[in-house]
Amino acid sequence: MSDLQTQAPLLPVLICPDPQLRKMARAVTPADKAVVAKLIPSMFATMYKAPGIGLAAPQVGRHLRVITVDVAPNDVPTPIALINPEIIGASEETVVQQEGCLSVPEQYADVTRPARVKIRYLDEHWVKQEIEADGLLAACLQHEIDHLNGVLFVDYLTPLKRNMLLRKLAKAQKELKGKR
Ligand code: K2U
Ligand code: ZN
Repeated sequence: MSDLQTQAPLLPVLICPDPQLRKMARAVTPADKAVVAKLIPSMFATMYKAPGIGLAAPQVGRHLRVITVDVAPNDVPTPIALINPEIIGASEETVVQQEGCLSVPEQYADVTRPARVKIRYLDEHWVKQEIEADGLLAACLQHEIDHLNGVLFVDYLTPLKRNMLLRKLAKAQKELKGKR
């Protein structure tokens, strides 16, 4: 396990329908450098522990535009931290991908999104980067950037499917609390 996956303190992940998940995250500024330098390793540690392939700062109660992803192509750990990510291009072509969310635990659903996206962001060294993604990385980046805007994958479902999924989640959370 690399440092990213072990050292930093874990952060509690907020669970839907926590209203903090619906708050818009604000852009990171140079004044946030120290906070972000500590937040990113904790987000990676929390993401790997879950395990997840992505995490957005609002999921751990920090309303800053920071996400971490590692879709581990061919199982090679590929951690990417993105500060102030922006989608600057998206294909007309769409694909359907089964998605889950650490804030909507144990619930999965098919979501349709653009197949390929181009993202502009600052990396953890604050260097401007651009990435072109397809496949699971494209879905994950769009899913995490949605979190920065208070959008959850359940918002793409029909009201019937969304309500069924959220009722199942509430029941599972109630049983979990009953067991504690
Ligand atoms: O909560 C999160 O944002 C992490 C998401 C990341 C994800 C984005 C798009 C498609 C799938 C997942 C997941 O909870 S990570 C766990 C996971 C991994 C692969 C497929 C489904 C769920
Ligand atoms: Zn999520």
